[in-house]
Amino acid sequence: MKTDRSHALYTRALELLPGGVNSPVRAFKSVGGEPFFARRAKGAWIEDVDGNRYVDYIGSWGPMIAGHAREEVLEAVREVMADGLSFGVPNALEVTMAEEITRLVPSCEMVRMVNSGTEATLSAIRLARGATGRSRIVKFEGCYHGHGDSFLVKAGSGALTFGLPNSPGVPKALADLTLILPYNDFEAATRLFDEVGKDIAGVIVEPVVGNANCIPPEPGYLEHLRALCTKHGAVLIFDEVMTGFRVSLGGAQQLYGVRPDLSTFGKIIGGGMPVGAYGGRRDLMQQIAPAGPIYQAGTLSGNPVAMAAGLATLKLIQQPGFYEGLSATTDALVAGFEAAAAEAGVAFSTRHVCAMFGLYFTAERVTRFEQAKAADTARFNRFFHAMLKRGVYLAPSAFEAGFVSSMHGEAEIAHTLEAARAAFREVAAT
Ligand code: KE4
Repeated sequence: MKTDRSHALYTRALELLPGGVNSPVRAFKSVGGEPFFARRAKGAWIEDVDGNRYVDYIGSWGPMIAGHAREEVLEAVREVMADGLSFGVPNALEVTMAEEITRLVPSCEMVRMVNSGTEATLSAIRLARGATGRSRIVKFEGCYHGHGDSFLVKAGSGALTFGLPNSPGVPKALADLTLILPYNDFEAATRLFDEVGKDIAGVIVEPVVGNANCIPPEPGYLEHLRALCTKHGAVLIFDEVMTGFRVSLGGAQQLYGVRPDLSTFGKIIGGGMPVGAYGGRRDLMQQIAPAGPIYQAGTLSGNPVAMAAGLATLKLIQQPGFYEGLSATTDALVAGFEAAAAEAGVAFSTRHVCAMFGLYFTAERVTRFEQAKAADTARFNRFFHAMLKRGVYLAPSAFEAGFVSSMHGEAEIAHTLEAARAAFREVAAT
């Protein structure tokens, strides 16, 4: 596979960007080798600067749920940008976006646009602390909520990939205010709340974990967290930056029927442009400046170009049968992976929820982070490269989820599973 143009770019990038990238997980550090540099992408495919093409199961880490470079999104952006890229003055599209999010996610009575998932989650935590007057927050080991200081404690995603779940630079005094629970462990959550429930400002959870590979909630678990937060007066925050508009039109809270007090979003609502949002109960959101005293701000928040890309994407995902199609495609994909692994005699399992999935080199059905950590990541890394050289781009880490778009059709799935049959045989032989 020709890689000299990516290699030349990476060599230059290493001199100028930490690790040669603008976000750690892109660097292939855990899977080894050098990252490829993208040239273009269209539908379910991405092409690198050396002309290699891959079926893309990252989709910019979630935003491209309707596929790359959809004409409907590009046209919406072209039309809006002709009138100016950003005003720093309210514009009508911000209101339209707020109407769409509050309509599609009824728990969000009000919403505030920001520019990334990180901004959304750190703002939601500040709101929970400000509204309750309490300082402690609860997160779950392996979950990732962006790089806000309070979250870089036993964090997932890139922090986990590099074995840096607790980042230097986070003051101990602050990290000590972040309490960690094991995901899907009912008793541990009850015990913690019995001990310190009155000190807990908020619980932030990925309602389907997508940053420690893919771990869905066990039946009743989200309801259990809801009941504990209600009983102890803590704010329940669903971090739906990844699951929002991905696992169903109304996100995980619609799929599982559990109503959080606050929700955070990103990715899909930007359609590929930098966007995040947080929203929830009116009595909470009204405490955000300038309506209330809790401060949060952003120069580019709600800019018309990002709103146009997001709104065009939200329109595409509301087409009839959109999620049924995603589910059917992902069901076929993971079943095909499991059949190919079995054929090659490789211990393997999958988890998935609608259009997000996880691949595990273990025969176990993974419900706990400990199991994800115990899976054979070395074998995953070899599988990653065996698939990449056959034109399939999976998440470059055993601790990430994969993403299916509406543009992944029969041809893409067939291509992927043909590569998987060969890749599992290759992995089995090593
Ligand atoms: P951003 O700040 O990267 O927009 O969002 C942070 C975030 C918050 N919450 C959840 C549940 C998330 O998954 C994320 C970001 N996801 C990662 C992928 N695991 C983004 C990829 C990256 O870091 O480059």
